[in-house]
Amino acid sequence: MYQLLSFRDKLGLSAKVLEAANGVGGTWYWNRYPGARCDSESHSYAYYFSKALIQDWNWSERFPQQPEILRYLNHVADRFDLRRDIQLNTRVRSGRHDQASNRWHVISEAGEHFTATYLVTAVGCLSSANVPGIPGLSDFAGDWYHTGQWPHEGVNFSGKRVGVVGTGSTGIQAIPVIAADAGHLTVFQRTANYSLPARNASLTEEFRRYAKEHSDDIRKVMTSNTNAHPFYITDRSAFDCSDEERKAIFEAGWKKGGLEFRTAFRDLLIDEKANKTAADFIRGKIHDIVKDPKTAALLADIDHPFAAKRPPVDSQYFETYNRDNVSLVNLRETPIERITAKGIQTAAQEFELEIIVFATGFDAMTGSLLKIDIEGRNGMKLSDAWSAGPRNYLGLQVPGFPNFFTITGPGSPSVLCNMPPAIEHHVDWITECIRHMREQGIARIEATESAADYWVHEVNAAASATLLPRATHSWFLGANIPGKPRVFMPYAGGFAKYRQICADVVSKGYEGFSLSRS
Ligand code: NA7
Repeated sequence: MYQLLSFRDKLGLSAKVLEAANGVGGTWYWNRYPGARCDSESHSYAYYFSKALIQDWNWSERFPQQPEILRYLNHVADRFDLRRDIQLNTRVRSGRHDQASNRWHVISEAGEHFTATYLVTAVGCLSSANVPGIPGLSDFAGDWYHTGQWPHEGVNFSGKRVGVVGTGSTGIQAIPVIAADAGHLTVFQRTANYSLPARNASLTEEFRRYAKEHSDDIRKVMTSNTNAHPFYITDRSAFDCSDEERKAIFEAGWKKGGLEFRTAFRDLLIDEKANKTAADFIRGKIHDIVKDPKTAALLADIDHPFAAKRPPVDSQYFETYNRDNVSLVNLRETPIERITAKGIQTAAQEFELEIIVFATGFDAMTGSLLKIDIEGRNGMKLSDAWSAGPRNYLGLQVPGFPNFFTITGPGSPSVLCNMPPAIEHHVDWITECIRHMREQGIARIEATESAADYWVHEVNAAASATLLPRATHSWFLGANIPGKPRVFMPYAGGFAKYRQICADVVSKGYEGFSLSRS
């Protein structure tokens, strides 16, 4: 939506958004599962491009629920009169660059044909639902759902035997809410996860006023730190203090709630020993909260460093295992063998279920892009160009695909950040790039092969300098999708550094891009 507005209002271009859904909102249109809420703080999970917009929207909670975020995005669409250029219910099947006319030809699934000088994707990083190919799903006599494709009319769990597969951010948000309604809830856990308490609460009028009055300062913090959240990571090591002091710092973060816990020490994501201090603290909390020692041990048996996967933020997740109607199954010990007419058959037993919820995540970062048949110069397919993993420059452009831009594409910090600042940054960069092209009479821009080689190297080097690749099963690495190349996809060098690199590229005359007038 911001890209549309920028093209239309800043550059005076005619622009059209093609959207598969029957409404705006993207992630927040599709992810309507119970308990769905934002894990970034509301005052930062918003557009900052318009002062007026900041002033006229009031968030109700620290971590808003999906319906409120969807209302906000609809408000943005109305406020900036965006709907007239958004064509809903239009899933794009293919995009092909025609070299002779230097235009993109885009075809929808219904066969509608569009042409454009520039093609920009804003398909989201976590939008291609991953329904695991477990044998027997079609035999299941009950109902099943994926959290990312949730029915608009909701699901009635009341008194039912429910199974949830997956304990990532989504499962961790949904489980407490489903448990409150279900007759019995069985959670199928493959990988145990750290989770931080949200300590969600209504926002006070005073805080709302503060956030509005200080929006420039807040934006400055978000755009000058590593993760685009409205807080800095402190500059002290976990070993700059005594064990007692460290524990007190973690306690304060745990009490405050949310992702700010990660700001306690600068070395949590780069030093294994420092990370272990946080990991052990959270494991201790799990044992304190969960009364059944066996269940607690299973939940705390976490095989990767803290925050090496995107850490979930929860409301009463671990507490939910103290309910009589909730049980936990260890899929590491007894994997799912198949789905039967009655439920889920693991290596140990058959669990009878009326509803199965797959909180099994997404074919992240590349999934939605590769579902579109994108063809660049000389018939080159994006799926071939990326057969060994995404290869591009700055996460913005792919060699061989002229005038094609990917907002929050793989190779950009995107999912390692609070998303709205990352999105705004990309949109501003693309908008200014096209402004430059038009002012200079440049017809085509394309990342060079050597720039893409350099950037792939940078992305790998940035990840290797952290503990992030240690979570070998994470979607950052594509490891959750069978057969997907194992490549660390987001740029882990930090948002501020990334912004600087992008700015330097521009100041050096779009270094690494080939610009041509013909
Ligand atoms: P995630 O983080 O990818 O979590 C998916 C969960 O589903 C995770 O626990 C997986 O276990 C589990 N999973 C996936 N496939 C299977 C199969 N076949 N069998 C059993 N368990 C499985 O997705 P989310 O939707 O929770 O979160 C995605 C992001 O959205 C999140 O970071 C937020 O920022 C927003 P695994 O770890 O692969 O062993």
